[in-house]
Amino acid sequence: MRLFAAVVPPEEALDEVERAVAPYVGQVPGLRWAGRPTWHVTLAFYGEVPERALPDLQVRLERAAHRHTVLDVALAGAGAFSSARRARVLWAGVAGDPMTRLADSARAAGRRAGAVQTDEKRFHAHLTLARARADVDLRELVESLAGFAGSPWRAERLHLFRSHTGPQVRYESLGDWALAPVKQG
Ligand code: 2AM
Repeated sequence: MRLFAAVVPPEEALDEVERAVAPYVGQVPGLRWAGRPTWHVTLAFYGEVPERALPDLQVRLERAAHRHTVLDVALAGAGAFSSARRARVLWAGVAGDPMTRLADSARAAGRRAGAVQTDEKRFHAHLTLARARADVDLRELVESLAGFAGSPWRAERLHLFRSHTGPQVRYESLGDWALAPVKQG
């Protein structure tokens, strides 16, 4: 099963993203827009994980969630992988770098549960908005979305999803765990 860990922004934050991208959806040839129900910020991509490793991964992610406090996040700006000029992925960004430690823990949980992760790229928090099968020049679009600045929100849960690929990508929740509350005083 194809698994990944993620943070899911609240509906209000997604509303803002939806409003920001609405003028461009369907306007760029070659770009397939990700449906709003699939929007998330990936923390760790585990690739194909044997089903027998799932319970261990769930326990480890629960523990990881409890070790981290809730995160203050805002979606902001836009960019593209591998570059705006030769883009395969268009994304909305995450202001600051609030998720790196949680992402490290999510990756470590996968490693310890026996997930063979091929994705060793440096973590760069993003919310994928659209994908392209071949490189497209998105400089103008990235420029247009650069000023996007979403309202702050709190990431309170760590999610594990199973990715069902196919003509219609679907993500099935396999658990979500509360991050620790902010310490008082
Ligand atoms: P993306 O948003 O940049 O496309 C499910 O596929 C999630 O895991 C997506 O958010 C995807 O990132 C992320 N992911 C990270 N590495 C991946 C990889 N090597 N193959 C597929 N998805 C990957």
